[in-house]
Amino acid sequence: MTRDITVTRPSLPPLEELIPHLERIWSTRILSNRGPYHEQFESRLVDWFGSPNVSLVANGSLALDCAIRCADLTGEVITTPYSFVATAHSIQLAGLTPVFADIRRHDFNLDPARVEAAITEQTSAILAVHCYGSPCDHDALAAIATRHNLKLIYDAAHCFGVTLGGTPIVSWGDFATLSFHATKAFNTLEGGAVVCAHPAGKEAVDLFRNFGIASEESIPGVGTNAKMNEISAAIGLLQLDRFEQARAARGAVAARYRDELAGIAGIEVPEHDPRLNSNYSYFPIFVTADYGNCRDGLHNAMKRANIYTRRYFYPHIASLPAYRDLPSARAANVPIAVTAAAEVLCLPIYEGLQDGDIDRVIAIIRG
Ligand code: T4K
Repeated sequence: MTRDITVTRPSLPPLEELIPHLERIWSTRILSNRGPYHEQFESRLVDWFGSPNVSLVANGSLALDCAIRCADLTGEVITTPYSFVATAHSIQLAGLTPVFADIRRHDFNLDPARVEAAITEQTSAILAVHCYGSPCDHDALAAIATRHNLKLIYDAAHCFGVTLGGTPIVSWGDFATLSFHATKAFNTLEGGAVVCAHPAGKEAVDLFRNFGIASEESIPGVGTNAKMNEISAAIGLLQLDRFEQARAARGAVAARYRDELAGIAGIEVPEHDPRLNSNYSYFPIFVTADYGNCRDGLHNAMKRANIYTRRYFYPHIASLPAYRDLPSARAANVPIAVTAAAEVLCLPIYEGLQDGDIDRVIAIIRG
């Protein structure tokens, strides 16, 4: 029996490096509520994110909730159908209406022309996703947001450490939200962050993540509990120091896939922009009609060989019961997302994936 290969596997610091920090947390009994690890981790991220306004939170879903609540939105929010469900759920949970616009095949992200066409009197924001860490067309989206007086929020859950031409892409938009979930390129077990363009945004997020409490006697608004705990923050600090090593390991896997999948009929590998410093957290391929099998057939063939690829993001969000009755959810409105959801397969990629494991994946694709 060959061993299982999963789509991802978390990078972790050596356990012995964590133990002294756990001992300190045990002795101080400071477990949460902006403890010393939290404060240190949050200030280290200011450099990483190229923005002074960073707020740590408990996960990427709460990061989205914080951004949406603190952006003072009303009515409709234009978003992508091609993402993890948390993106649209954050709009719906805030009592707003998601309006789906189609994506572009080459980068998996919102098509700015389709975004502009979807704007109505009710639109208050664009919630775009840098899907798989592939950057949105920020210049175009920012110009649309300015022209129509809309907030621009990026779900940057996949984007830790991703830079374009040297700029961290999480510094774009009024708010950008990150996930540090176990399955992400950078993890704190569970965790996340909000990067805000303006200090007032950070002030609002800091209040919102702590029940709206400003001080012992002042609770100026509503809020939730979105605080990161001390163990996650301590792990985050250790993870920062080994992120580049993990990135390089995943980059080597991506390079091998690129070399070995080139020229296989029906397998399309998205182009790599030379200005992009990716975190290689996902390796999506399109399995098209010219391939000898359909995407689901290849997914199942992998499973039979104990290789657990993932069909991120199938089914696409606009087809789900919570959204499919919206006028913008019609398949005819989002045809490229529909095709991507039917054709994309994410291959295993993680630090520690062995050459022999990659051989197994490639052998199945070659048939
Ligand atoms: N926005 C976007 C665009 C997102 O992609 C996400 C999350 C969010 C927002 C919300 O962020 P968070 O609130 O989650 O911080 C996963 C993750 O649960 C989810 O975080 C992620 N996106 C989504 C794309 O994928 P699953 O259901 O695919 O994960 P699961 O449990 O099947 O794990 C995949 C593989 O990873 C497993 O086969 C083995 C490996 N694994 C997983 C975990 C959890 C491990 O080796 N260890 C682990 O602890 O959803």
